[in-house]
Amino acid sequence: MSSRFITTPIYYVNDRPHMGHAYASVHADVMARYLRAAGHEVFLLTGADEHGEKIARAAAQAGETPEAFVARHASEFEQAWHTLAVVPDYFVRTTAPAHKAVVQRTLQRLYDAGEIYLAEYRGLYSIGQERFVTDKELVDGKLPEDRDPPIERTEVNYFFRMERHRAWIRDLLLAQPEMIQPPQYRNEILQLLNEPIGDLSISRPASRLSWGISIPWDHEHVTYVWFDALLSYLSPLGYGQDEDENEDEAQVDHDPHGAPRHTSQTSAPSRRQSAFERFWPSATHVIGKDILRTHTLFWLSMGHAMGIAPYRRLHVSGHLLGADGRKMSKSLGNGVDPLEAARQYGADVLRYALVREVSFGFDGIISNTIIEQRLTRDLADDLGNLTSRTLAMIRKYREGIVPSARTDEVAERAIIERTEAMPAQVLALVEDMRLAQATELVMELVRHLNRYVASSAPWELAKSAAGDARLDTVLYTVVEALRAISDLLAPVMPAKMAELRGLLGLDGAPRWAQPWGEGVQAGARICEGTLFPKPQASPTQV
Ligand code: ME8
Repeated sequence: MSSRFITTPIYYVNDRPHMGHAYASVHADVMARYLRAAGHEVFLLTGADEHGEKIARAAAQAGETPEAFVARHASEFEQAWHTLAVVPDYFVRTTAPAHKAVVQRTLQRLYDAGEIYLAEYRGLYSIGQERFVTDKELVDGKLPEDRDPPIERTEVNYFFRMERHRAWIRDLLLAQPEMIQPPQYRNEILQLLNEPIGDLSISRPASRLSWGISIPWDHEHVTYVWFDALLSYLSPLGYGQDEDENEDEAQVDHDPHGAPRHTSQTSAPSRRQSAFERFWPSATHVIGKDILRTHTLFWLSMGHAMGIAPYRRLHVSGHLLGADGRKMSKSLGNGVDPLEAARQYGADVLRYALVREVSFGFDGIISNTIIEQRLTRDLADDLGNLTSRTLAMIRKYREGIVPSARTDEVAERAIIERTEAMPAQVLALVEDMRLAQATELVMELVRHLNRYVASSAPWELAKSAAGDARLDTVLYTVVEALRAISDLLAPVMPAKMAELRGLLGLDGAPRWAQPWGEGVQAGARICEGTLFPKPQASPTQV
């Protein structure tokens, strides 16, 4: 068993979670569930990015203190993940004392090592993206992703010597082509690295912005929100703490089913491997393309200066677009609310639609119509129908009792072979975050089984005793394949696949790569039910 560390972006909690957030979190959660199913020890991290100008402004607008404002929104995010069946092992908040301590210790170390200096800076600042921007990035006077143009700012800031690390980052990306996926994003960054990237302003004057982590040696400045937020990938692992003081370190232990559970406990000063040592080498960040630069230029140079190994993998998503084909955004009003969609269609259906519809790394549209098409075609017509017709035939022809396979023909052998090969194929795709392809592979098996039922024609076999053995075989083959499908899709649709197992007369947790014949047993009693009710037509759909 190996340890795996997976992170979502640490979201700004200036508003409620939207579909873009759900897209990233569901992908990270699905990957975590697959790896856990395959026997890895997984630590899934998410959290709330709570400092900075954007948050301070939103709190002021809401007439709340920043503390109360972020606490309210952070808990909305936690609740949203619960609703969407995203189960993190730890929810980090950048206002937590343990995180602040990591940020301040890191700053002090880098300052002492000569990686940070004070200078005056004049430039254009985007509040939307919380960073200084260059003229080259502007389209019609503003960043394409921003509503407002950047503002001119001159101030004294502390700077991190980012440019120093440029050649090293370039060499790293050249030497490890698989580190940033899909490859177009690596190419984009390699292109940027051909020219100077400059040093990074990492502080703001406290006189202008007090909502941040104080610079430890100069309380007239607070830490730049990105320098603070990126370190929240490390603080939950107890990074930088001495062995005998790692009180707030997130420990991952296991419940009786082998799933890691987060507990915050005081660890005895021992020689055991720290969470940082255990998990950091496998770090896999899941982000959107809007924060690619911060996760490469900023984060890799910070890590290099700090003397830690670079993360193992950066999975970069494209943007979700609204039904109008434009980037989903609140101001355009072209988004689908994830909690509303989960209420309407069920969390599992939304998870499936997100994962199957928009290939990770590419832009793609999510709308109510698209979610409903996935529900109707893939889930209700293909998987739901296969299940209900098979169970109905077992009731009708075999009194609800699973028969045993009694004949051995090419058609069944092909299904068994294909089903047994699938866990390894699915996992290989999951490792590359190609979840749309992984689910499609399983859905192709579902369609194949529908064709198998049609061509085997159990209703004809049932007409005479001569067809008995063959009928038993067909029925057993489909239910055992459905059992395998429930295991293969459980990470995407945990509740629905548990329901499917129940219909097949199985209890207990799914088992990854269970050999053919060890799942559903002859003699078991099946149940009946509708796995995926079709959506009711509604006049408001877009
Ligand atoms: O950037 N389509 O937080 P954030 C797809 N706090 N994904 C989208 C999306 C869309 N239309 N809109 C947002 C921050 N996302 C920082 C991160 S990490 C140390 C700090 C997703 O709340 C996408 O994953 O703005 C994007 O990277 C993330 O939300 C940004 O979330």
